[in-house]
This record gives sequence, C-alpha cells and structure tokens, in this order.
Amino acid sequence: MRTALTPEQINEYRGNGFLFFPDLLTADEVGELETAVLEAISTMGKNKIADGLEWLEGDGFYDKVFTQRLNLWRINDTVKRYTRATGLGQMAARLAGVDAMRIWCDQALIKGPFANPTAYHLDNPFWSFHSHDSISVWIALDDATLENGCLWFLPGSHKMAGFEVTPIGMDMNGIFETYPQMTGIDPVPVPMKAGDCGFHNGLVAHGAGPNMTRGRRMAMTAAFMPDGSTFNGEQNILPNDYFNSLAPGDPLDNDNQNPLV
Ligand SMILES: O=C(O)CCC(=O)C(=O)O
Ligand SMILES: [Fe+2]
Repeated sequence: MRTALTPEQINEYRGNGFLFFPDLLTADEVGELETAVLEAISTMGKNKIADGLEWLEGDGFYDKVFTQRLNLWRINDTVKRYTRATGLGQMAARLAGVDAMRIWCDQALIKGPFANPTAYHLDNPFWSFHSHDSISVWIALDDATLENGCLWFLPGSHKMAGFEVTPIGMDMNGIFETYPQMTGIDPVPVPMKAGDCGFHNGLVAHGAGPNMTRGRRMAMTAAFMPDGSTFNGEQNILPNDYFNSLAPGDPLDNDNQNPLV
C-alpha cells in the first residue's frame, strides 16, 4: 500500500472535499483484497452488516444501486489488514487534519451489470455522529469508468453542506432540494483504474452513474470518524445493545465497535 501524501494533495483535498489518489494498491494487493471481500460476502447471505445489526437486502431500487455489505473487517482478517491499516488511517487523519481516526465502518459496494445510479448524497448525515472532518476512502477493485458507474463529485460542496440527510433514492436531483446552494457547481467524474482510490469528505456531495455495461464495478471502502466524535442519536449501523446504552453527546469511543486505526 502506497501511503505517502504531498502537501499539494492535502490542499487539494481540503479545497475540493475529495482527492483522487492513484496506485494505492499494487495489482497483487488488488487481487488479495478482491478475493477476501468476495469470500467475506459469500458467507453473509442477504445480511448487509457483518456481525452486528440485522439489515437485509430487499429487491427495491436501492438494492439495485449496488450490492452493499458492511463491516467486513469484523469477519475477515485480510479485509481488516487493509481497511484498518495504520497507514490508511494516518492518510485519512492527515487529510482531515485531525490527530486520530476510528473506523466508522468499512463496506463493499459492487455495482453489478446494469445497476442503478447512486444519487448524489452526503455520507456523514446518515451516521451516528456529526463531523466536518469525517472521511472515506473508496478503493477501486475493478476499473471504474464513465460507462460502469465511476464516482462523481461536486467540488467544494462540503463547505456548503449541513447535516440534513439526502436520501440515495431514485431522484438524481433530490439533493438540490435540500441544498439549493449546490446547483451552481459543475460535477466532476473521477474514473479510476483498479488499485487507485479516492478520499472524500463526509459532507461533500457525490454519487455515481448507472452501470451501463455487462461488467462489474467493485469497490471496497472504509469510513473514518475523528477520535472524540460524539453520539448524535441516530442508530445507523450501531448494534441494538450498544445503541440502547448511548445518550446523545456520549463519546463514540467503543474500541470493539469503532477501533482506533
Ligand atoms: O460506489 C458508489 O456507487 C457510491 C459510493 C459512495 O457513496 C461512498 O463511498 O460514500
Ligand atoms: Fe457516499
């Protein structure tokens, strides 16, 4: 894993709210991670969250946006070696400008042939903490192209965003009803080769096109929460026992659920 960041890359991330980072993984590493992710997913059936809250895949529009499987690090040591890699966590912390990160979740996002588009949305409002400094890494395990549903971003939108949820539904323009100030921004596509990755701020608007091809567009992602973040009352993916033990304002510092990376 290539983890060196330049000051220019950090500036670009902070200005745009995202950063394209080529060659994070070698071809061998891509193969190893891909195999591990598919292995982990094959044990989960329709359950979207490994070893935690039950969330079953259905057959509605959202289930055809991508195959989504979360917290694979909990059931697969190889996935854990990548998504909880210290070097990756350090990159996330440097880009965000915080001292330390905890893993919020990792997730595989696989657009199968002819998958639906991923509507523009913000990530952080879905989660159980609010932060201007949360960050995800999206690692391409297949080439992600304009044809098969690469990511698109609204550069700088993280500076205009609040914490209102914008659903990943059927309306591509839904986000602009909540955040009309973002309508003036030109969206930017970020195609990637397998092994490249992108980092994005939890408040930057992003989405992906449909998969117009017969091929697969597979990504492995990890979302990082700044250490010191506090519970906002949303359950999101927290297991019931832990969720019921929390009151708004409590620190989310459970090393089993959200370990430091
Ligand atoms: O892979 C996709 O289509 C969407 C990814 C995304 O929204 C994310 O990683 O936050
Ligand atoms: Fe997202």
